[in-house]
Amino acid sequence: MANKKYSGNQLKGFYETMFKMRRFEEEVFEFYKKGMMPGLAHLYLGEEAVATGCCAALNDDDYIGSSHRGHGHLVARGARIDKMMAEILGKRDGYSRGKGGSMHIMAMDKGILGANGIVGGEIPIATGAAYSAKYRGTKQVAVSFFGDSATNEGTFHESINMAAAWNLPVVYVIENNLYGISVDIRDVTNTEDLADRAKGYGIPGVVVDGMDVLRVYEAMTGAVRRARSGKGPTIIECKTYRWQGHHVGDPGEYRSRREVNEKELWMSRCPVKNFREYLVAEKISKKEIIKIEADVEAEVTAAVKFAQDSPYPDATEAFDSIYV
Ligand SMILES: Cc1ncc(C[n+]2csc(CCOP(=O)(O)OP(=O)(O)O)c2C)c(N)n1
Ligand SMILES: [Mg+2]
Repeated sequence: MANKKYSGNQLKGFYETMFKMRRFEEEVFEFYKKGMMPGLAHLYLGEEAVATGCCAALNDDDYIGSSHRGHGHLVARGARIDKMMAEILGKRDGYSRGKGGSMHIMAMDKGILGANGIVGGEIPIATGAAYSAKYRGTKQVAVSFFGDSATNEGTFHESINMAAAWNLPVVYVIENNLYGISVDIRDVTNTEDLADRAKGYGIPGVVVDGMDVLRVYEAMTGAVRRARSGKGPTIIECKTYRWQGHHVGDPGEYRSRREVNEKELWMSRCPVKNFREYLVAEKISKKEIIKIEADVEAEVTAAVKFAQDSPYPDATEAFDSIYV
């Protein structure tokens, strides 16, 4: 092994997770195109290195606050993709018995406190989980994943100010994919790096290449160590790229000239393809890589079948397990 920092199993694990996210989202897109999926979904295609690198730095009992673009966060935490797929199709065997769908997908057994349809809604939720962990003295850490646009929401500023003042064990991960629906973040924010906002709260702000899983993992490892040892929150801004439109039904025709010109560069930086090449350079055999891919394909195929075969919830269940 040329890379002394990582074992072969660690590197293969990163690749497996990113490849699974990629294949999962491609199947979700297919469901949408075939008219099998109720509603819409915001795909994580192109952003795989962010959740993969971040979640690899966590313990099993840590918490995650997730956004509307949440599928990747669940996959990175090792959630069951068959139950995720069933949930997205509104089926009874889904994580929330088909009542949450893509935008409220959750896996409490993996510390996922839920995806959120309210932009920035997960930031106070994860902050609250961090407060709870500190209060109970459990040494758990909470992570909040949100987009660039959410940094212009009041919840971002209010939550981070409180977490900084109270040294809460939380890491705020900005998935800066350049866009909030059709709005280029650079047209509505006057700083090049969103992580610079950390200065206003007296906490560290780190900018990281969100297309490189190892750089994300390294930044996250430091922030998690800091949070767990009682030193308080960190903001990590991952520079990444949204491959598709805002959601599966959005052709993204509004993309600005500037961004279309950048597109080729971003696409050439595919986190999955480039990490595959890195594995080969690191002397992981092609045979091993192909085996990882084949195993993921089998898992995805089984998940698709599980979701398709699962029944829709009965109408009599409509008011079960909900708050009224
Ligand atoms: C409070 C609130 N305002 C507006 C919306 C509509 N909305 C849904 S997604 C979105 C953009 C989010 O962009 P960003 O935070 O960058 O996340 P991304 O979709 O790029 O991952 C907006 C404005 C909403 N759901 N909630
Ligand atoms: Mg965005």
